[in-house]
Amino acid sequence: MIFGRTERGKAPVEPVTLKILVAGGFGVGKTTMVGAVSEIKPLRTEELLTEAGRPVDDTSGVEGKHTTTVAMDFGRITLREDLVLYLFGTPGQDRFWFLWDELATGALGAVVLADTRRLEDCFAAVDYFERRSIPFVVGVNCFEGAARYPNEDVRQALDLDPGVPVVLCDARDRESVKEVLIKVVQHAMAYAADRRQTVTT
Ligand SMILES: Nc1nc2c(ncn2[C@@H]2O[C@H](COP(=O)(O)OP(=O)(O)OP(=O)(O)O)[C@@H](O)[C@H]2O)c(=O)[nH]1
Ligand SMILES: [Mg+2]
Repeated sequence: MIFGRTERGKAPVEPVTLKILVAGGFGVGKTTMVGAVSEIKPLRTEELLTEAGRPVDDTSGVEGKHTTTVAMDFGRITLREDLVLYLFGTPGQDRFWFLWDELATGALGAVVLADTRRLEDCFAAVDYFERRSIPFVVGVNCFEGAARYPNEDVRQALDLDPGVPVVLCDARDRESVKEVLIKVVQHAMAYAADRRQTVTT
């Protein structure tokens, strides 16, 4: 049996595992994004949004939203036989900032999800990764009803460095999210190679 022979002859592949963060403002679609691609049942830490939180939890644009992440989302995706990503979605609300350093430890790169109706909500995430030199891409989550802007306009509004990729995506769509994740890995690899070169020259 040909299949059996080739399978037996093959050395088992030990995949490289990489940690990627999915960050961005409140209700921008982080939990949705991790859930859309994860091949394991994603771990979620959702709690109901309460009446008491109404003055601080601005759900404009995502009126159908009833829960919020209070610690993290966790998921896994095998991009290639030898490349597995562990995805960590951050909580979106400011009062959970203290968890970010824990989540960011050992991260290779990040996705900053943005909603063009509330672009300012992702300033803090952009700032966080810039300060810590963690490479990131900006994923513009295209909600229905939100105006589409050229990537260059988003780049300018967020004052991004020229090398930071901006990609349009749909956080609910597995293929779309996979593209964003591939972009993060490519960007992080290029970023690491650049830094190595700077150190050795
Ligand atoms: N139309 C549309 N709705 C989306 C999209 N992504 C997420 N949603 C909806 O938007 C709401 C917010 O999504 P979540 O994934 O919970 O957002 P989050 O960023 O994890 O929110 P927090 O953890 O509370 O910060 C949910 O009701 C989703 O169904 C999208 O691409 N298009
Ligand atoms: Mg969430």
